[in-house]
Amino acid sequence: MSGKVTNMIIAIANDLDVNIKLLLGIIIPIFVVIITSVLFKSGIFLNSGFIANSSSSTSGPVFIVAGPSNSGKTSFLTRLREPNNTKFQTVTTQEYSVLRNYRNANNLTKKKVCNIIDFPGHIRLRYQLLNYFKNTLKNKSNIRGVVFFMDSTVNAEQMVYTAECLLDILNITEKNGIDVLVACNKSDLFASRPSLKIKEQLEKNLKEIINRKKKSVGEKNSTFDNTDDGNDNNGIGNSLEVIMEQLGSDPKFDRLESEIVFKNGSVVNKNIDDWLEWMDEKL
Ligand SMILES: Nc1nc2c(ncn2[C@@H]2O[C@H](COP(=O)(O)OP(=O)(O)OP(=O)(O)O)[C@@H](O)[C@H]2O)c(=O)[nH]1
Ligand SMILES: [Mg+2]
Repeated sequence: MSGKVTNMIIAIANDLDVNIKLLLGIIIPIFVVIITSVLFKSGIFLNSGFIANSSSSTSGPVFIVAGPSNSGKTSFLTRLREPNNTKFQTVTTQEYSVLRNYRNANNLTKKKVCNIIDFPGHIRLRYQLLNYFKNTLKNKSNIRGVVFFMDSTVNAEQMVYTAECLLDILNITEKNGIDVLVACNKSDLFASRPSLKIKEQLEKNLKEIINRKKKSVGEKNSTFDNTDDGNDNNGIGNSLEVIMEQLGSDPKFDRLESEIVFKNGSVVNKNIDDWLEWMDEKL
């Protein structure tokens, strides 16, 4: 008798087990689909740098904010987000972040909005920018310009590093017809140099860099080298030959087909109008 009861209980339990498995098999996929679509709509993947392909996620015009670490990129976005903010981030950015639907309040004629993406400047994190370019330039790009941030007070050694970073960016922008603004930040500081002098100095540095790179045949020549596979897909390969050729043996920015302009400014002093004006022109 007790054996029969036990068998009955086991049979019911098995039945229940099958039904629960069936139910879970239906519910779990539906749940996953709902959660994923909610996360995509909220842009959480993009904001966290989870997805580098923002051509679909970031609809509308895009400006890239790039350049060496500590130049003031994140401070610039903070200034745009909160115009009256007086404290600026001093932590190295780890993942890129997007300022969505930004509208320049000073621009009364154009009412267009844009998305501004702040990429980390640290060399080990620079692959994020490369991946972004790779993914967005595959399709019709909505990148309206690159704002290359640099610290206008840097010493000679840091200036060489800045020139190397700029060369890597120009290697991509020039092939893809993207204009560049070099935002010479921190003009509030005593040691700040005028943009014209910076431009001349960078050209001198580029001359040395290009000569050095030409000599080291076979070496990987881009600071983007930690992820790139060397293929020049979408004009984003490691080869700097074309850009070096275009700049010439005595490099001059004015030889480039895409626009490259230099403008001083200061995020701290709210002296950013020239940069915003340039961005407005590109919208
Ligand atoms: N004096 C002065 N300091 C500034 C200015 N803009 C930014 N800074 C300071 O520069 C430092 C670096 O600023 P961030 O905005 O974090 O630099 P970043 O370019 O985002 O650096 P990464 O995230 O490492 O790429 C901070 O201490 C800022 O307060 C400026 O216009 N003038
Ligand atoms: Mg930053």
